[in-house]
Formats: sequence, structure tokens, C-alpha cells
Amino acid sequence: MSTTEENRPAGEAGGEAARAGRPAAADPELTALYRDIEAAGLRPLWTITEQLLTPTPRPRAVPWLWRAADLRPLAERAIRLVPVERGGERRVLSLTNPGLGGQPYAAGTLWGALQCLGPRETAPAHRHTPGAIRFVTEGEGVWTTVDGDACDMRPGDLVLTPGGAWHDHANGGDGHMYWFDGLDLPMIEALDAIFFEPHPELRQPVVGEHNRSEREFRDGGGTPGDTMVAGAVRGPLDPNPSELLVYRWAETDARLTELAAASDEPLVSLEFTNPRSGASVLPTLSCGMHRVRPGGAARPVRRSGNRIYVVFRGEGHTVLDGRRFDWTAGDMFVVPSWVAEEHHSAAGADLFSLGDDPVLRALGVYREERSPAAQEVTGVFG
Ligand code: GTQ
Ligand code: FE2
Repeated sequence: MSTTEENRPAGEAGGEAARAGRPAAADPELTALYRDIEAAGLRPLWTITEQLLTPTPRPRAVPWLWRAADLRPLAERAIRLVPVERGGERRVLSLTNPGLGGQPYAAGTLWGALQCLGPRETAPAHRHTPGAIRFVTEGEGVWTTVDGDACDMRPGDLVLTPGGAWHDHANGGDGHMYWFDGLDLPMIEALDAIFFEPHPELRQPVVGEHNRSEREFRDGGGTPGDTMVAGAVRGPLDPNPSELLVYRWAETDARLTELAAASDEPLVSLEFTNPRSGASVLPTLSCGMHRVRPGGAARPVRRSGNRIYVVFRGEGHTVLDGRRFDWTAGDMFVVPSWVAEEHHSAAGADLFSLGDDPVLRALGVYREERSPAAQEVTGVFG
């Protein structure tokens, strides 16, 4: 660029350079202006507007995938070598997106991680403003206690620990247990609203029988139909989290089977809902489950907002902005805002998703765009 500028009339090159934020060499007054603007703690918008007001979202996070084949053995080694106790707190490996300059986040708005517990271990009780969800990938014997309600966890179950709720995880069995943690931590951090408090006890007291929220929901006449919608929540928004804290795999599976039987789409989706309002499970986070039919090739879609997927069953691949990401059970991958995604599976697969879309919808900035044509695959991840 500088070589062509040298060949242009001074006025024209100067104007262009000024818009690009570089004072023209020949204009000492302009040089002084930029120097004084900077010294006054100001930035001229005209030099940065194209970075700030992009035609479409330009997330710093990049599409990325973490393989179970890497995650799982590392978690197992951590169980062996790193005790969970006060000080060490939780045994969690955070999905770290290479686009985020070393921040331990899967995407700009979402924390995603693999947490694990060994036999008879407890991850100490605490509470914090960020909201969290757990999606169990493997093992049994652990319960998460949420404000006194011990919620038993089994593979495929979704457990909520809403912002502000006391929570701890206890392994009452002799096996290892693994689950996906999703939090709105980066969002709450961006809002400068992080508060954290340890509980005085390692384990908070459990009140009554396990799974109280589930029982109260049933006793109150609640049915699985109140806990999920086909597709995604579109209307209701709710500043309150769901009082139902557990969504069981058996019900999720049954609903997916029903949806798949009633449609010939390559992909059927449901979203877990707050049964009281029909909104997403937490004010900041949406959780969904997606079944790719055997031989299924979903049409491309892009959305504003970030998503993390956890492969629960099966194998297949997802094309993200033209790159193929092959996956199998236990893998986790992130789809940053406005990246086109397209799921495929030869033998069928079930994917769990975590999204920040309730926040985008509450603020009126959510968009999505579907395209009928499959993407051209120009590369393969990893
Ligand atoms: O289990 O309480 O992955 O507080 C990150 C922060 C899990 C938890 C995470 C947390 C937890
Ligand atoms: Fe926590």
C-alpha cells in the first residue's frame, strides 16, 4: 500500500492515510493531531470503525474440537495425581479456545469443561453469580447438591446449578465419574459481576431425600412435556432459573424418539425448558439435545451467539465454515457466533448443546440464517 501511495498526488494519499489512521508523512499538523488525541486518552473512531462495526459477528474464538481420546486419559491422570479438597477445589479441565489469547474459555461468552471425581471424593461446596449446567457423559454414583437438594447424576442427565445456588459434587461410589460443565462465566465476567463464596462446610447439608425438585415437579402434576420443546425456545424469556434442577436422559431419549418418528428431517432437536415459564433453563444459558438420523445430513445454519456441543452417542462430523470436524462420543466442540454449522452422521448420533442465545434474545440481537445448500468442504480439522 505504501508504494502505491508514494505514486499518488499528496492530497489523495494523505486523505486515505488519515482514514486508515496513519498521518501522512508530509503533514506535521495531522501528525500532531493524532499524537495529541492519543495523549489525551482518546481514539478517533474513523481509524477503527471497520474493526468495531463489522458487517457480521467476528468472534475471536475459532471453531475447535477437543477429543475424548485426549480429554479422558488426562482427566484420569488428574484423578490419580491431583486430590480434590479445599485449596484444590474442583478437578476441572477447561476447554481453552486458541483464539482467545490464553483465556480458559471455550468461546467469548461460554465456559466449557470436563469435570471428574474419583471414588468417595467431594468437590467442596460454594456459590457464585455465574450459572452452570452439568451434562453427564460417563459414570455413576455422583450427586450434585443444589441448595440442599441432592440431584443424582447418570449419563445423559442434565443438572442445573443456577447462579447464586450453593452447590457441591459428591461421589458416593467407587467408580470414576465424568461430566461436562457449562457456565456463563465469561459473560458475567464481562459484566463485572462475579461474586464467589465458599460454603463453611465441605459438603452442605442435604435436606430430605435426594432429587427433591424432580419429586415436587411430578407431585405438582408436571410431565416430561413441560420440560422440553421441539426445536428451540422462541418466545418466553425468564430472568429466573428453572426450579426443576434435573432432566433425565430416559425422558430426553423418549422425546427425541417421538420427534424423529414424526419427521423426516435429517436432524431433530429439542430444548430443555423451565417448566414454569417455558423459557430456557437458565436466564443466560440454553440447553438442547439433537439427534442426527442415520445417514442424516443437516442443512447449514448460522446463528449469532456461541454454542458448545458434547457428543453423547454415536459418531459423525460437523462442517463448520467449510471445515470438517470428525467426532465421536465424548468429544466436545465449539461453534462460535455466525459460523455455519452442518451435522452429519452415517449411523446416527446424539449431541448435547449449550448456548448463550437467551441473552441475545433478551437483548433483541439474536439472528439465524439457514441455507438450503450443503457447504463445500475445503479442509479437515486436526
Ligand atoms: O462444579 O462448581 O467447571 O464452580 C467451573 C466452575 C465447575 C463447579 C466449573 C465451577 C464449577
Ligand atoms: Fe461452582
